[in-house]
Amino acid sequence: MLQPVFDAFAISQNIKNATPFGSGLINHTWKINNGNNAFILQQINNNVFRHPEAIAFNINATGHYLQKHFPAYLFVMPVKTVFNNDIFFDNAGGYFRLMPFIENSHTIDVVQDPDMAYEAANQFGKFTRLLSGFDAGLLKITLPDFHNLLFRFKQFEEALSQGSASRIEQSQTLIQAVFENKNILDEYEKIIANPRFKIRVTHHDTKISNVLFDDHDKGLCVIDLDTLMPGYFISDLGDMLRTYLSPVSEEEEDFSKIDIREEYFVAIVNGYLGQLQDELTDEEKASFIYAGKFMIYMQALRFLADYLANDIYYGSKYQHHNLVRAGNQFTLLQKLTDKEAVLQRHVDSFRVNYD
Ligand code: GN1
Ligand code: MG
Repeated sequence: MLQPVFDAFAISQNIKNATPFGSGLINHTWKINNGNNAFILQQINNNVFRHPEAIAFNINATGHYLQKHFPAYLFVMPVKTVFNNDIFFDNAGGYFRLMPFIENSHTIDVVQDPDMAYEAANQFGKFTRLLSGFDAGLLKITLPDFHNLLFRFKQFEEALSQGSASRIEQSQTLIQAVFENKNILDEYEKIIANPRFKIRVTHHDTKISNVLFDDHDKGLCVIDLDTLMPGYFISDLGDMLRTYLSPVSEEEEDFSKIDIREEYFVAIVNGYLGQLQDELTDEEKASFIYAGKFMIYMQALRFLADYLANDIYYGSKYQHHNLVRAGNQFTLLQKLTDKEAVLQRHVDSFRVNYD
């Protein structure tokens, strides 16, 4: 199936192997070995990303900006096809893109110690900082309304009125949790109406596996720029809080294992504010913990809405998979809220020390 793709990128010779790579839910990824060179090949999910050329545009625009202004920054530029395109379209397989594999780099799936959280937060913060002079309005929208919480709430309400009756019945407790936490939506409305929350170049997918690490587990750069779009810092910071603080992921079925690890929170504060203390406004800094609540709540809504709509977006590996994922996220939200006062002190003390 991949042969036409190899031909399009002129890497057919000596293909040693193409092995599935990474753990994303949306795109398919392979690592390709071709004699001396290694590549990362991705099949873009065209049901989700309707305009893959918009992704290519954004990568080129920001990539060229970074190469010009910060030549030392490692930015993974896509490999061109033999026709000088960034993306290859195959009738059978859809859209593909190829990136060089960065030697002596690796990705991590689970945040195993606070240093990793620090490195990742430092990399995402650095990315935002280096691109603060780039006009985010130039970026194309690759996924409309992706982190628009009003839209996600509306999607949930639609699922609630049109979704599977039996699933709605089974989800009563979580449906109630959606409404109990609606203040998160109210806060979001205030944020988008407030010009002190800047529209920035936003990655929108800051999970640890989207950071490249070197052999000493130092962060090298961020990858996976599919959802690079104009947005708010609460998206990037929030998804780090959502995915690095707990020792278990959104897949965990035993909710008693979900926890907020304070030392990981401190690592994120140091990594992220270490890069962005002069860039973020006071209003933005005051929403540090809110960012986590925002992303956790949105992910809970998305999993729950998908469950009610019979798993059309995320798919499921077992019967109540998306209900479990939603329950997991609501538990995480509760634990974060419970620890808010303690965590806020770490944000405040960073500011006292460095501001
Ligand atoms: C999806 O494909 P993946 O795993 O990188 C989703 C994210 C969710 C995540 C939850 C385009 O990301 O928004 O946070 O699943 N990406 C898209 O695991 O919907
Ligand atoms: Mg992704």
